[in-house]
Amino acid sequence: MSKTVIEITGMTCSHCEQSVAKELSGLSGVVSASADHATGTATVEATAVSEQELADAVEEAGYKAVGFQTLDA
Ligand SMILES: [Cu+2]
Repeated sequence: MSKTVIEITGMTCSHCEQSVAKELSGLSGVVSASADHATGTATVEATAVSEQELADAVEEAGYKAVGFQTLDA
């Protein structure tokens, strides 16, 4: 299991957080996902997911992933 913090631009309220978290949660391999517009980040716990898949999901929600930090858990 790994934890990834995604830097995201464009989130301005809790609705944005929900949209991003919902798209990320829908990816196979993702166990949990949450987003925080105040810090402009989303945190994903996953068994196996690529940065490209995460970036695509963020874009699908209408925002842009600009950075990734992976923390092994
Ligand atoms: Cu919003």
